[in-house]
Amino acid sequence: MPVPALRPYALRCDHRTTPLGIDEPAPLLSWRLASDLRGDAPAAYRVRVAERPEALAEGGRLLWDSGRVEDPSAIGAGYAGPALRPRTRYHWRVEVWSQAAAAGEESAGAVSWFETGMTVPSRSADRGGPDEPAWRASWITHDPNPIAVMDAPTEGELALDDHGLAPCPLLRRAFPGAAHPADSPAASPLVRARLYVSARGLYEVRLNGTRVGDAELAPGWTDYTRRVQYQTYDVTELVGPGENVLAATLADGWWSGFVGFEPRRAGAHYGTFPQFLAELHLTHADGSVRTVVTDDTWVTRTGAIRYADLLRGECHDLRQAVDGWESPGYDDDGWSPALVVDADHRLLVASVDEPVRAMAEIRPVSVTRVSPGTHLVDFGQNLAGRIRLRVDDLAAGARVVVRHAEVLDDKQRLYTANLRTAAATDVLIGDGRRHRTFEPRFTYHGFRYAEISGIPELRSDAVLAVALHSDTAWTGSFDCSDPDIRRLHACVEWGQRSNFVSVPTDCPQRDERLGWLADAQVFLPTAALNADVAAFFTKWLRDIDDARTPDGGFTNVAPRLAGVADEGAPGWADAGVVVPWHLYRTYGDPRFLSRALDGMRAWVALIHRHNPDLIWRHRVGPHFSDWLAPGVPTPREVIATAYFAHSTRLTALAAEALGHHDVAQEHHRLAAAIRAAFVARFVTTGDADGVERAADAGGTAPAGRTGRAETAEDTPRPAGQVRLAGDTQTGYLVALAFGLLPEHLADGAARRLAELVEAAGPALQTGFVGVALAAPVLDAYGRADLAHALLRRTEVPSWLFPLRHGATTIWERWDGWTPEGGFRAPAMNSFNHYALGSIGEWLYRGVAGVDQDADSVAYRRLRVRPRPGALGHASARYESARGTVAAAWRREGDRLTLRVQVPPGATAEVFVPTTDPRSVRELAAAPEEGAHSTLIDTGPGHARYQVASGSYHFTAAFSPAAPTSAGPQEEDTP
Ligand code: RAM
Repeated sequence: MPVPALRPYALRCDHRTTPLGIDEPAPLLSWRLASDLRGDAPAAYRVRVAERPEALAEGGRLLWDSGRVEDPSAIGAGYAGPALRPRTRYHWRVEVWSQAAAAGEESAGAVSWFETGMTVPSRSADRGGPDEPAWRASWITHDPNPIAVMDAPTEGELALDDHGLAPCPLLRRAFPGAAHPADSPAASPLVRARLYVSARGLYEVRLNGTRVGDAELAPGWTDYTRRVQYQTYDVTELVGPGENVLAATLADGWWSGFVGFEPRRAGAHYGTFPQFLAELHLTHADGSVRTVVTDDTWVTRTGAIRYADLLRGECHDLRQAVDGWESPGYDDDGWSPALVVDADHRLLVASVDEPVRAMAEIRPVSVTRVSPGTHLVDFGQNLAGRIRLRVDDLAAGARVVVRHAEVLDDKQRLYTANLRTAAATDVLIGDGRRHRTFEPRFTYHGFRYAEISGIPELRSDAVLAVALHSDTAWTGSFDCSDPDIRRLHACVEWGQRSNFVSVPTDCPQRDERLGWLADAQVFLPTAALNADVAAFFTKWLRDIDDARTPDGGFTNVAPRLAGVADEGAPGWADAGVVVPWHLYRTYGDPRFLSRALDGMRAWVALIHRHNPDLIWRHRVGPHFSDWLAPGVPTPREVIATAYFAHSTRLTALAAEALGHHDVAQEHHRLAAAIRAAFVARFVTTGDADGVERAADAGGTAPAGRTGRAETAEDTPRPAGQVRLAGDTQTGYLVALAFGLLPEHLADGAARRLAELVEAAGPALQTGFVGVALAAPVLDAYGRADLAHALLRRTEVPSWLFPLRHGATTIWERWDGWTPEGGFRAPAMNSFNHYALGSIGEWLYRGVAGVDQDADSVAYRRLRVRPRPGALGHASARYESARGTVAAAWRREGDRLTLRVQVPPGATAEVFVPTTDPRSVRELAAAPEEGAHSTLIDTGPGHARYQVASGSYHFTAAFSPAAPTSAGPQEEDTP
């Protein structure tokens, strides 16, 4: 039987590959599609779920069978079988039929599994069923009071140790493991062991001395007063015969350590000392289950880690290390009984994203001795993480101190003023033994440089940097002929790696590291191309939801932090609407919208209540304006009202997508009224006679990130002057990007935007709000040439200026450092903030041409419109929710080739860039393939094709001298 061309791959459950320990009663089972045939598309799918993998075969005992579902758009199905049981592995198989195959003929399938966690809350449909067996474990801790007193800073510790942080508690419990057949031949063998574990604080667990899992900073950051995540580990292989030992080390982390800016004493935000919760379930072949749970039979003491704090750093005193405590055979006589805190499990939830992991190891590019015993290490890359250091000889009581910084000052010393109160210092105190490895376990720093003192000769192979971040599978790659732009893309990627640490943070280095909503909102489109961030943002949307205020406001940071509870800044709080909408468009999972819709509606209603005349001038919180924009500030009401209109429209679209038509209508009407108010209030037109008039609102141009290019380019409109209050770049950008202007004003506004950009350099005068919109809007209104000019600019403000001065990540400010002015005020000058890196989106969508239509969901209708500018080649590849999307173009002499890949079931509109539209050809390998691509029309600079799924190869004349090219052809430089 021939192998079917169409096949599902990359099976995921709730956006994760084989997740262990989910508590979603109706998880989404999804897949991507691949095929070698052009025009291939799915016709139908069938999903089967069973407890035993063999049962997935035809005729097996299934738990759920979707049956054959005719749905050519499907790339997933929500589980709709009987209620899932807790702590159970489920196997599933998806079958996909191609439209090409005759009905009922062969299909291709793939299998995967998921496993439920400690509990699975019932779906509303199942209510009234038996109660879930609940957690039996108690929260336990080391008695916190004696620690602080008893373990006051040891002799010789740093002066900064007046922080009051306590040593990390150690907790252990011995238990009998799998009965050894030799001891007890009758005993039923152990078939599986699962550990369900959480901390209020951070935990690291070992079973018989072996580390359980590879999660870092677990259980991750949430508002612990609302939700505490637990993780599930398969520890079957770690359980041995005879005595076994579960051992946990705890640290303060976000729960009771220093968090946020101007951090107060530990305990100011959530809790005061770390606590631990664990259940080990040992299942035997005969079905019997034994459990080991945290309770007062555990014992505790402190050990080598004298303190561990996210901002301060970590101190290991090896003299206080407790050898062998994590393994069987250790005598824990003299340890104290653990203290039971409570048995409240109501806030426990299974984590829905992949944890932070050690994702890369980076060797130094240089190690320089700066004074006797002190070395400066340059890792060549700014990152978030920590160092791993081999120390061969350290006398008892001698100290190694590691300080971190992102940049050096003009004397080539660490520049730490911008870390504010984050000491970011790790300390190792020796015990006289040789060959030790030091790596902090419960902290991370933002750094490129480390100054290591206390080691006379530091060899470069004795130290490396370990980059930590939430494990989001990398889905995108971008390449082009300009090495500067390639490096810019790498900086953007590193900004993402360094700041996706359990939550999307603003920065990884100073005393802040908060989940600022605008930063994440403007960067999301870039982030979601670089990586599969569906699960990561599923978790953060819960943080946003948890943080909502009783009056319906979204906060400006999430998770909410006591003392940092500001709500409602325009563009910040609006992320509560913008983020779920973008996630839905990217991944096609309607739950992003259904979970968010109430919050979206409440937010729009709140602004409306405060601003009944539809101009958002009465604040519900602070206003950060176009944060860190150089030049003339954009009027606050313009930004705020634009976001009010935008959020209202997206709420309407969300309601529409969910089938709530009344809600959609109501919000569409409100959005139209806000747009009209915006135009009436902020837009004036001046005609040739010089008379200024208030503009007439008319019908509105489409929201302009991708929708406008053809008409703008093809039919220039001789409109009069259009002016927006404030006359700033960001004003025009929000108005055009959010579709606030009627057609007859939009072109004039776009022209004015271009004038302002040109007059400034060409350069941007935008901050966090405007920056992400600039290249897409200029492009959409026919000025891709200006977007390219911005990209290539090397003076302040520009993306390449920092690169020319050694940046390896995106800076918080355009001018964080300049040759003339040196460092900007240290109070706010991060060198690793991703917001200005939101240009990354246009590298994929504009430069390379990987994009989807404005109203396409999950890449069903692609739009490939590369913007070559003066580049020689560019390409991007993206693992979309539907399958691989790719575009690669290259200029050779006076020809351009464009290769495009469209996943099965999708179609694409392809604009082949050319200086002679009649020259464009699509090179089908076989005559029947040609049927899948159709020339629709030609316009200045392009020929437009409609293609079905598959791979395509276009060629076109592209002469450097012709007007569509923006300058001399760029060559690769070695
Ligand atoms: C800064 C943060 C963040 C920004 C807010 C308004 O402190 O770093 O990037 O969103 O302020």
